[in-house]
Amino acid sequence: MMHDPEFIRGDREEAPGLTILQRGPDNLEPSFSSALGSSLTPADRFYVRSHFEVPRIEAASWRLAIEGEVDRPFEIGFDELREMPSETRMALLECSGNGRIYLEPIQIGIRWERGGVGNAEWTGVPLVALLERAGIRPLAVEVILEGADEGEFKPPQHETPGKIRYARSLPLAKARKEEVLLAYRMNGEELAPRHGYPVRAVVPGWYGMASVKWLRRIIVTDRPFHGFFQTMEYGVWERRHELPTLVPVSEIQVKAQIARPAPHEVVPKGTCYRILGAAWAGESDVAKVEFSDDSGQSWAAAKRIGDPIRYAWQFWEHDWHVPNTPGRRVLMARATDSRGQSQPMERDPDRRDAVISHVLPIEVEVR
Ligand SMILES: Nc1nc2c(c(=O)[nH]1)N[C@H]1C(S)=C(S)[C@@H](COP(=O)(O)O)O[C@H]1N2
Ligand SMILES: [Mo]
Repeated sequence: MMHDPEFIRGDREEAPGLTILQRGPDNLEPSFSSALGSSLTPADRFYVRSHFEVPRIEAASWRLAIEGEVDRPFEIGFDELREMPSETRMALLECSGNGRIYLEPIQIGIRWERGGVGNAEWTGVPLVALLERAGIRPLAVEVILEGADEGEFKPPQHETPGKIRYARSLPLAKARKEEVLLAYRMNGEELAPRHGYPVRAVVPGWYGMASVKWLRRIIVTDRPFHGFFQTMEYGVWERRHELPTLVPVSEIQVKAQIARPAPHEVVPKGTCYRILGAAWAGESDVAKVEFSDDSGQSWAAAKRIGDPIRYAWQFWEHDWHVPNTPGRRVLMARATDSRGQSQPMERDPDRRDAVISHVLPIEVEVR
């Protein structure tokens, strides 16, 4: 039997070095400028995006159910999951609202600057191993991942049927990919409560909303899921035959961000300044990073550092010859992936308040 977890209220975890965007549920953001200290983002410096209070779950009594369009539904406990063959792989998570403060007009929703992204090493069991054990039936098309967190979700513009749990679906094709993990370790340590303890999904190459924390149930379905968190939230307009349709946010779009200098930093005129940043590309690879110091009128190639790792970010650098004229400058970075997709210069309003991948202006002061 599945148990109902208690919820942590009041006893907040400390968040040194993270900006509190919201408390209860906690939404916490590191500065992106601090992100480039190491390729792996330490768990206590990793952004936190939660829609409900953190459910307090004991690993010993935790159960995960696999049900729906399967031949042999079953439940699995923590020890049994850990005995299954595991994999360790690096993957970046980016919240699809990362960069929201740059949107005009102002969007409601958590006000992320550019710190809603982090790169970690995850250890867990491939989701496909559990799906195969359950036996997927021929009519199956999607896999819903359900978290144990729940609550009333009533932003002013929506109505919901009372209490809901966090849940997201994956098309069967993605759910079966070897990279999708049911993770129980982050950077070699057990998951922190706010990052999904004891077990979370990690869906490399997809925006963070797909990586469901505090997993409690996996439901194989014979039809697409249209739940709250892939329509009202985390849904974007797609136009086919001139008919706008809400589709769930999915793959991460190619992006480069500048970590150094930080916005509004003072940069000494006439010097050579090392610009540092990171770039990532969803299910593709970063093929090119460019830098501009004139609001995007001209671009110079930046140098990528080290070998690329699929699903992880890659650092880049550029030696900037800072102009001799003092004043405000708008710096920009732009990445292109191996499929030839570049970051757009303009924001596409069909993306509502999500998937913010257009080129962002970073203002600095040359003095
Ligand atoms: N159960 C559950 N899973 C969840 C969420 C949530 O609120 N509840 N938030 C999602 C979103 S929108 C993001 S961006 C990532 C953030 O993961 P993190 O808090 O570990 O950084 O978790 C996803 N998984
Ligand atoms: Mo997110």
